[in-house]
Amino acid sequence: HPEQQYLDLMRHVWLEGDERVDRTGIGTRSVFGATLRFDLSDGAMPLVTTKRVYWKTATRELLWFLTGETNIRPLVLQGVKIWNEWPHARYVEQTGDDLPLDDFVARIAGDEGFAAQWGDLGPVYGKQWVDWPTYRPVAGGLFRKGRGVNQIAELVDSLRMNPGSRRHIIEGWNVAEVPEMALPPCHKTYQFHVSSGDTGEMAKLNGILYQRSCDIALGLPFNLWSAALLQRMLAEQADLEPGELVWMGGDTHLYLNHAHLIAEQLSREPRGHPRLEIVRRPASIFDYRIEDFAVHDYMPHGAIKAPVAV
Ligand code: DHF
Ligand code: TMP
Repeated sequence: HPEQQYLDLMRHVWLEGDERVDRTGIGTRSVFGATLRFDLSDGAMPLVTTKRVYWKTATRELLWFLTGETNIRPLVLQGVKIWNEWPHARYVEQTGDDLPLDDFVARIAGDEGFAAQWGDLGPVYGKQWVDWPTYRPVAGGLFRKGRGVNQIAELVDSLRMNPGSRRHIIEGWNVAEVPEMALPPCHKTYQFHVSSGDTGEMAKLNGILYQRSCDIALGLPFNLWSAALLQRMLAEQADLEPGELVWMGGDTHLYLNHAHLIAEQLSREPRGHPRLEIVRRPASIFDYRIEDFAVHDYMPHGAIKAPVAV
């Protein structure tokens, strides 16, 4: 079962990983450099079944990236909580006001001005993906803001017009802007590749995700789903068949306070083969909506709660 790779990685890092103190102070066991491969043909998705993964939440996050948005308010208004801790931490740190997380989130939802001031994560994924800033020299050694680069739109064009290219890349790591981000991008580089396909067969879209830092228990199930989803959307928009997804991790770790999740999950067996159906083909990569996605044959084991390291 393809999910065995995920479970093997979890077991390997937990048993053999190097124990170290990390930025969050929780502590991790970590290996540097890991690879997973998934075949996305016939609708197959790397959706983890040994615990329930909220794929709609991950999908809403991906659609939010594609809007170029970096403020958590649109996520909060959809009930998506996964980014709340970071603006909250910044708020508490900068104001000294110990507002509980739930009250902070309620204010983000209810107060547009407050959200504008405190809900932004800085120039994270959404901004870099669709509006990477450019600067043009003007007279006197000064620079003016140019038109932002929409990497996603350019990628769809390049997949269609120049499939053989070795430059199908989406980059999140804007070196100059990393200091302004609440969290520097983890899933930082995507590369795509069009294989010619046998005669009579449609060409295939393959993808690599390079993730510099990976929380195996909480982040990775979301990251695998989202990478595969993005690849499916791109394939559909470029008239290609989904091929293989290769995931590569840099610092690939388990937090020490996830021991209960790890023990439980490693005692379970993968169940079935979930598939994604895209029920509508929108005119552009930017027009997908949550209703366009249907998952079949997903009968996961129960959810396993675990705290996220902030
Ligand atoms: N920090 C850390 N330490 N790990 C992360 O995975 C992480 N991910 C971020 C931002 N910062 C991070 C963005 N993505 C959850 C999943 C993905 C995610 C953030 C959080 C999470 O808590 N998942 C839980 C609850 C899901 C839900 O509330 O819908 C899970 O059980 O999957
Ligand atoms: P870092 O910036 O110190 O590496 O911390 C980021 C943490 O968040 C790290 O545990 C990896 C995790 N993470 C993921 O695994 N996937 C994600 O998509 C995001 C945003 C974070």
